Amino acid sequence: MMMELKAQSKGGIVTCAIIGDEMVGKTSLALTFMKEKLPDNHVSTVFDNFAGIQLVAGNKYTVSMFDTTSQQDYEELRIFTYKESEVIVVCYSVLDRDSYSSVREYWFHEILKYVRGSHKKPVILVATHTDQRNKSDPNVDNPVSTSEGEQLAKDIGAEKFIECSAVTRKGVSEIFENVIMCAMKQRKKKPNFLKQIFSKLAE
Ligand SMILES: Nc1nc2c(ncn2[C@@H]2O[C@H](COP(=O)(O)OP(=O)(O)OP(=O)(O)O)[C@@H](O)[C@H]2O)c(=O)[nH]1
Ligand SMILES: [Mg+2]
Repeated sequence: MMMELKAQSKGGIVTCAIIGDEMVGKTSLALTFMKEKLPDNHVSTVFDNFAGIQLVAGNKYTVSMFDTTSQQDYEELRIFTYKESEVIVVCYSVLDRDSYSSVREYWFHEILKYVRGSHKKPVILVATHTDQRNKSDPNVDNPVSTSEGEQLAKDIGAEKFIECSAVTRKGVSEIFENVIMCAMKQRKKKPNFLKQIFSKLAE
């Protein structure tokens, strides 16, 4: 018991940004991770900050999540969240092909513009609404397949591709375990002193 407590006292805070098109399930992902109930009605987010707990290798981490809006008018707000985040979680819904295309055509470019370059940060690609993919619902026409998701992850250089559902909770812990592992890996790769000065000057 003592050993377990001691092991869990390590860890710390890891920060991530959750981005993607409107209605893909960004807020639901954060709420499910926090074991909160999903709201009955959809409320569009402008900006929120949540925190959830995740164990990795016996260490307890707090994951701080920036939940943002996809609206173009709020790019400034997203620039702030990109800067404050160690890992970027980019989401699309398997039910919404436009949200899948947006990752390549919009989000990837925004990430390249504000996140990559001198401060390369790990990206995790997440597919949401997978509980609805195999339903014979006439409204769900041609959902995005797993292999299409894997291909997109490769194309944008994502560290990891994970399919999830905020309803069944499938994949949700795995996403945040990977957020932590990517952040830890990135911290180990810290640039040397001169590089740090140059990147600060470039900000
Ligand atoms: N079946 C199912 N419904 C989901 C899932 N994730 C989200 N939803 C539903 O999809 C709708 C949109 O979810 P939100 O989490 O509000 O989406 P969002 O990306 O935060 O939306 P914005 O804040 O407007 O950008 C809500 O009605 C959710 O209940 C999922 O994995 N499965
Ligand atoms: Mg939201």
